[in-house]
Amino acid sequence: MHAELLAVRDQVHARNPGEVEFHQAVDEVFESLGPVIERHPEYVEAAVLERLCEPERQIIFRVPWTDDSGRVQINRGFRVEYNSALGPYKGGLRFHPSVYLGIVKFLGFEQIFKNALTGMPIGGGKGGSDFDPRGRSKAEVMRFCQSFMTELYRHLGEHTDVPAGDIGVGGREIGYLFGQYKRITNRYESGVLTGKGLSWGGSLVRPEATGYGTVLFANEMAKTRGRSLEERRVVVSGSGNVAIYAMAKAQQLGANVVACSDSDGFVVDEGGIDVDLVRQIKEVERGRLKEYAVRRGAGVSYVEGASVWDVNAEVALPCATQNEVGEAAATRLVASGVTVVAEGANMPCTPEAIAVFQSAGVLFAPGKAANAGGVATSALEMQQNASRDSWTFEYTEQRLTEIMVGIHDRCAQTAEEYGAPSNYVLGANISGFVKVAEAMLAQGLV
Ligand code: NDP
Ligand code: 2IT
Repeated sequence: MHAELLAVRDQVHARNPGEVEFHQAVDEVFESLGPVIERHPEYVEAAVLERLCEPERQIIFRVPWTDDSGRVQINRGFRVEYNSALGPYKGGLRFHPSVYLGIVKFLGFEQIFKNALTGMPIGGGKGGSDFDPRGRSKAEVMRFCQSFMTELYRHLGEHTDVPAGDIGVGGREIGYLFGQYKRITNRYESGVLTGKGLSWGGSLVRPEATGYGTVLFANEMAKTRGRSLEERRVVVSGSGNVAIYAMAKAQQLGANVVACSDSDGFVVDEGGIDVDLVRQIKEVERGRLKEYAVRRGAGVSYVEGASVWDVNAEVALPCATQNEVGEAAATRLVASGVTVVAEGANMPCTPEAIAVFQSAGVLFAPGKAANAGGVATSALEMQQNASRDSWTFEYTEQRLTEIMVGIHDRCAQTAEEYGAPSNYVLGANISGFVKVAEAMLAQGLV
């Protein structure tokens, strides 16, 4: 790593002890930036790197609520308003027991560059809670969301900070959060949250956008080698929002999607995953993926407690969570013939896994580029809200496709310009960073 970057990196690690995922996200971006700060000494002079790593504002709050048996529960809520150089803070909320400040900061840091890559006017932020929705009733989830928003509302606004969903937060939770925001503020401020329901300000294609976008990005990468996803064997991790619509789009493009997973295990269905059934079990019934094998019957296997990356794949789409693909899984995937890997999740591949893919010549797309379709479509939802309009599915999907092709081309061109063709990690980091850095320079020392 460049000496200037190394010094800032060491300072960031020392000032944020124990936040290992945040350190990992910073290191991964800094590894790419050496040639940029050689070209732009003004970024160093204006302390752009130090400022980028220090969130503009970090909010940590108590979330008290009562469970169905009348017991008081206390969770911790977070919102990290990371960087507003390009627009209002924008990024999802994650409800998962593993959430702590280090996770929210890694996600918020990634979000800055991802949002810059979309070309839309949105800054970076992220939030969430260590609340575990698993096994909770609808009424409990509603009371939790209402309590969470009762504190957070004062920091939000359509021009200030605009949350959306992430792990454990989907349309249902956004509904409860929006209802409470409206009640407290007495404002129908549609643009304060995205991922809303269609009849009350939501956008068509937003539910599908992250998964669709990831697959469109993977397909663009394949095209650079004269290939596509047609008839390719695809393995997906996760069975949530991103995974479901990644599988659906891969099938639309003619791929054979053979496996997906949840946090308990994975299913292999050589005849092609029945995505509607996965959606029914996981999204509608809020059940476990194990049930998929029971309902599909003979020929479908369910393996509990093991990694879906044991399944052979030509195209791998990690769509579950951070650090789910390590060096051993990457080595196995390469041996099984993988040639395309696109991250639907945020930081699912460890640095060691990425190194394995890159040295084997695998086309590898980092999450901040490949999964940017979700937040980009959130920005399209904000546009529709601002103009009190709603667009058709076809038009919105066309916009999403243009945005993903644009991100792909920008990353590829930047990688080429910096002498590292097909290195999408370098291309994404540099092109996202330069856009934010230029805006920060122009806006002075704030
Ligand atoms: P969901 O909550 O809808 O689904 C998450 C899926 O991942 C579930 O299948 C879940 O399994 C699995 N999973 C979650 N945590 C773990 C874990 N610790 N170990 C193993 N499996 C796990 O979330 P999303 O689909 O929205 O998010 C998935 C990823 O995509 C995240 O990294 C998120 O940050 C990223 N992302 C999401 C976007 C969006 O628009 N929603 C946009 C861009 C990125 P189980 O059902 O067992 O919990
Ligand atoms: O990681 C992400 O980009 C998201 N969870 C979506 C954020 C958004 O504001 O739509």
